[in-house]
Amino acid sequence: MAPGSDLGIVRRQLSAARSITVLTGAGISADSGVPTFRGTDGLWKNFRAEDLATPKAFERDPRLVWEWYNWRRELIATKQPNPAHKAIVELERRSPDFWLITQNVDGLHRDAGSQKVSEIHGNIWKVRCTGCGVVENNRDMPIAILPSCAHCGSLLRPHIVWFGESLFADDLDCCASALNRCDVLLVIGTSGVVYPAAGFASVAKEAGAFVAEINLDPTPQSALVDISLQGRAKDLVPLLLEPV
Ligand code: BV8
Ligand code: ZN
Repeated sequence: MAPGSDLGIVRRQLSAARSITVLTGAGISADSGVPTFRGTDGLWKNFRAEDLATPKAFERDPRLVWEWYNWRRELIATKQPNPAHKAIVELERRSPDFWLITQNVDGLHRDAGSQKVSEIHGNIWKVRCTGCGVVENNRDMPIAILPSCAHCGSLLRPHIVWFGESLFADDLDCCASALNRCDVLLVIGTSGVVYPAAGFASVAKEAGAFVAEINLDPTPQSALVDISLQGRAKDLVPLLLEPV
């Protein structure tokens, strides 16, 4: 089917929907210049995210992990939300019931103005104390390595969910509720390989939602969704808001 008619179907589904949920991944920030994880630009000093974003890596070499996060913080600090982030803010404004689930830790959805959002993998601008557990915003650029807690002196870590760590319970509850009540789920810019987020499309589908995917390429979810729109998020997402 020509993309035009697929776009039209998704537009109509969105305009008729009482409840909309959006799930985003690194692909939505790619158009802001933030490297994706599994794309060609996803490496740092030949390390993969899976090598560094783990509790074991942090335990073994907290300096290396903090160096990586400092590199990403400095890179992300120069990036702005793009038209896809802004279109999602507009969708939130228009919808009687809306929730955004993002896997991204770059904070660009909040920068764009999204309020009803779960950052299920955490946020690169937050730190958590490994001793007393306090979570604080920290925009130091760079963060002094190794950073210590002002309250108890213990080592600070990024407030980010690493591989092998479970997601925050309240986020999981919020996601389950949003996925089970939505009439439409939009899945934007995710390769659909990291769980539990990779299972979210089928949760919504089983609950009866219309599911549309926006991605440059086909993904493991493409066979499951109702419509798969291929293209750049910054081009396609704003088109979904045009009048049906
Ligand atoms: C969990 C924070 C329960 C880090 C991230 C063995 C042991 C332990 C666990 C596991 C295991 N085997 C499997 C698991 C589960 C594991 C997992 O899924 N592993 C994968 C690799 C197989 N998951 C977990 O560990 C999760 N926790 O399961 O808890 C548990 C607990 C204990 C033991 C067992 C289970 C925690 C996962 C969270 C990991 N943290 N991020 C950091 O960022 O510093 S994940 C990381 O990947 C990012 O958050 C990222 O968002 C996420 C997903 O990647 P994507 O967003 O999809 O990005 P990607 O680059 O892959 O794809 C980009 C897409 O965009 C592509 O499709 C591309 O085509 C598209 N695109 C590009 N440009 C554009 C575009 N689309 C549109 N427009 C464009 N312009
Ligand atoms: Zn502390």
